[in-house]
Amino acid sequence: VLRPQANPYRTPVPLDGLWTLTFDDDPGAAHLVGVPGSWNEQSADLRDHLGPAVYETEFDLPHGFGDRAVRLWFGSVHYSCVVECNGAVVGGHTGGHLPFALEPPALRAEHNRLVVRVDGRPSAETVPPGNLPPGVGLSTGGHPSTAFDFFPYCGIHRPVVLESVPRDGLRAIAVTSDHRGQVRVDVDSGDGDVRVHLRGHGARVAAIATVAEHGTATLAVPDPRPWSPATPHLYELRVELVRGGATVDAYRLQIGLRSVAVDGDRLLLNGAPVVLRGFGRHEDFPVIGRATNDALVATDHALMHWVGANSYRTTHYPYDERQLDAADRLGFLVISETPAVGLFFDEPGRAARERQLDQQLEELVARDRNHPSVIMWSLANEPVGGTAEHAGAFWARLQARCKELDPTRPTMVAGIQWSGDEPAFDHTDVVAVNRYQGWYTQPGRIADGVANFAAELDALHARYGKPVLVSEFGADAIAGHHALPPEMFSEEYQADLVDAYLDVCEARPWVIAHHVWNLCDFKTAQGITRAGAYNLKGVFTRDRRPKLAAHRLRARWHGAAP
Ligand code: BDP
Repeated sequence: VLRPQANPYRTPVPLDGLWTLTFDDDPGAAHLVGVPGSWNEQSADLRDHLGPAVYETEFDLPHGFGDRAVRLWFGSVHYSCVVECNGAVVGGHTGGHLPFALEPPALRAEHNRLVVRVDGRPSAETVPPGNLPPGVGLSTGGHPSTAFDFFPYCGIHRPVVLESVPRDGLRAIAVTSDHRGQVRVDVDSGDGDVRVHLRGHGARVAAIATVAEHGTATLAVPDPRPWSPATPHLYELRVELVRGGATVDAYRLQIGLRSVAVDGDRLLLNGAPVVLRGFGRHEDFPVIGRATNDALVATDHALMHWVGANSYRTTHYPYDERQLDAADRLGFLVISETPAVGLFFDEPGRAARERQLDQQLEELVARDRNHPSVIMWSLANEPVGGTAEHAGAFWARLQARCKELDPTRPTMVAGIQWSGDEPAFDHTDVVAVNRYQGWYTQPGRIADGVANFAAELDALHARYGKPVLVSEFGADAIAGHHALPPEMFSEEYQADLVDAYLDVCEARPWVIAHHVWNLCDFKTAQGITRAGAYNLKGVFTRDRRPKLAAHRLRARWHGAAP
């Protein structure tokens, strides 16, 4: 699914705005809601409602759309939806956070009625899951019932675009490149020739390939300027589809020349060892919920720069592509994660969840593969349950599938805090761990917790012989709450714990990532461990004010090696 783009061959028209929302259990009550946005934040009556719900709007067909292919593109609808246009079902999609496009037949010039039926209720068959029977999988024990620690926001979370595109035009473009300047461009489209032009930093090269449904062009960039955090050089790649001597479609991408590899104990970027300093994050903000906007994307990347981070993981789902655009331009190293948080390998619903994750991985790789900032795939966060044999076989298969889709990037699965025995670690390229000693275990005792953490890291490294990625560690802190000596929930305790963990990580050259949990405080379900229905492990508050830990990180990370 090529993301909408305005150019001389393609015309995207946003359908964002105020839509009407009704719920199946109260069809008489219509709510006005902003799209994109989570409906849960937009009215007090809507907070805990997870659907089914019906969105409605109307649109006219813009000038010139009549004789071209028209598609409806959705950036993300959470969780599943069926789309109807003028009373007929056009299609649907299952799984949030990933885009899909549909082709509505027979549109009218005016007053086309668009209906999107959305169900956001998590179940044993959804990824991520929720509303599980007692004793099955993970449960936060909160309300609404989820198997993950963030609010289960629902709705049309990303832009909706009506787009006119050429018939039989470009369908998919996959770019593979390295820091030596080799570029391979795989194109799916209607038959014709593709011309590929690359330019930037003094270079100008082109190649032609014949396409019969699929074609491949290769380029060699002279005097290549590699993409890296210190020098996020981008090149413009333009793909043109030519038929009978005339250009019928075109698409433009910003690409980077860079290589990633795991070599022994180290992660290499462009052949040199690199350490990832940064955060787990959430797409979470007052009023818009799980939606985002350009200002928030820019702000969060500016905050990460301010503390001296060079990296983040898209915990716990694929982020809006504008986040990756920002990361490409600013030089952040991103681990792109599937929506598989709270995954468990017991019944009920196991086969349905496994199928769903297969689909999500495929859609994720197709969407994110052209971003130089994306350097690793995270297949899941903290899977649990089942037998070690079943889980091992599942990860072996998913790892193989991921390598088939993209052999150029390493993989990880974030292991859960209580267990060093993660069956995925035998298969993924690195060992990734979320650890909370000094918080959930050894509470109030940072020194004991950190000693325990260090011993565990050493044992994992000895056992697997792979680089270790510390994908989460942290402590809740109530902004403005202070304690001497430091106590849990004070800003001092959070800052001291983060510092102590970083001392352990930095002393071990095979620890390739130091990712603090979390960049910002975020909304959760209500429960006894989440005061105010917030996870307060942010080093910034939910409205982006720094806590003491943010200042400590800035002191520590600024000036560190790029
Ligand atoms: C980790 C989870 C993360 C939670 C965090 C916490 O991966 O989603 O928010 O714990 O408890 O285990 O703060």
